[in-house]
This record gives sequence, C-alpha cells and structure tokens, in this order.
Amino acid sequence: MTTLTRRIGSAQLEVIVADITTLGVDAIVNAANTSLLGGGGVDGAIHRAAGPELVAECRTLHGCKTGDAKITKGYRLKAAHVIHTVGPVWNGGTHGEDDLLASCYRRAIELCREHKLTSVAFPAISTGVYRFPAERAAEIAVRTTIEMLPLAPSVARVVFCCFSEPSAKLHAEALVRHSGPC
Ligand code: AR6
Repeated sequence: MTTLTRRIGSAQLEVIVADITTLGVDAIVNAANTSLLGGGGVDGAIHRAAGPELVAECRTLHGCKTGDAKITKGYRLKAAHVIHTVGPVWNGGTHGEDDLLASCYRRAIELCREHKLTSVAFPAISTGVYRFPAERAAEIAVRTTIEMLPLAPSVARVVFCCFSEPSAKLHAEALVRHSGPC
C-alpha cells in the first residue's frame, strides 16, 4: 500500500489510504456542496460519523461558495474540527476549475492558521462525484498546500487521506515531485 512521509520546512506531509472519519487530527476537511447540509461520498461519511449536531451547526453557516471554506466543531468525530470546503464540478477544465480547487486548499489552510490548528487531513476534493481528473487534482492539492505552509506556521502535519491505492499513488508522486526523492 502506498504511504509516504516528507518533511518540508517544519511540517510533515503524509500520504495515506484511510477513511478520513477515523483520523485523530485537529481538523478533517470535508468535500461538501454549497448547501453545507450533507450529501454522499466523504460528506455523507463525515456527517454520519459526526452525528446530527454537525448538520445543526452547518445550518447556521448559510452555505459556502465554491472555492471557499468554513469551520465547525467535529462533534462525535475524533477530529476536533471539520473544515467544510466546496470543490468545483469538473466541466472540461476551462471554467476556472483549477483555480477553484486550489482555492479550497488555500482557504482550508488559512482557517488552520486563524484557529491555530496544528494538524489537518484532506480528502481528494472534487475527484469523486464532481469528476475532477484525479492526477490533475493531486498535483494542485500538493502544490497549493506546500505553497501555503510558510503562511501557516501553526500547521505541523498535513495528511493527504486518499480513499484508494491509485489516488494515494498520484498524491505520493506529486509529493515526491515537489519535495525531492528522499
Ligand atoms: N475518507 C476519505 N476519502 C473518501 C471517503 C472517506 N470516508 N469517502 C469518499 N472519499 P466525493 P466531490 C473520497 O464524491 O467529488 C457529495 O455528495 C472519494 O473516493 O466525496 O468533491 C457532496 O455533498 C474521492 O476521492 O466529493 C457534494 O455534493 C474524494 O473523497 C459532492 O459529493 C471526493 O469524492 C462533492 O463531490
């Protein structure tokens, strides 16, 4: 199984294959929709594991724009917080999809900085129901995260929590490209 750990500056970046709802990090990121009221995929799994208090808090947030992110508590999750972000629906790549996906990672890490969080786990945002090509998404995820780290010194650990071996391989390859082979 592909797992990889790289140190970049003072932060550790990891690629793992896991169910993100099981991770004991300060925040897990949710690949939500603009309503923030739940859905399928990782969104459904996070809401199921967090319990009904999560959707109750989400109702107070009045949705979220594509490319933006909002934070809630984690309720019954091991993670203390959930950062809900809304990735773009893939529509051929000429509708700003790359920038919107990068914005999800940027806004999530900005929230980590604002809330002084030290560890955060990302799913492969937009690569499921929203059909963003997996390799292109992994490159954007890793590159944007690494670009943001100097601006978020509280963040000591970032986990790319993949749900399949092929997804982990793509994230590991991107991490090696951006951090060197050893
Ligand atoms: N842990 C980690 N990753 C997961 C998990 C899990 N438990 N479950 C799925 N994934 P998707 P999107 C992976 O479809 O493409 C929802 O209905 C999955 O394999 O969850 O951003 C929302 O409400 C894929 O790699 O999110 C929106 O309407 C990745 O998570 C819409 O789907 C993202 O797949 C968002 O679509």
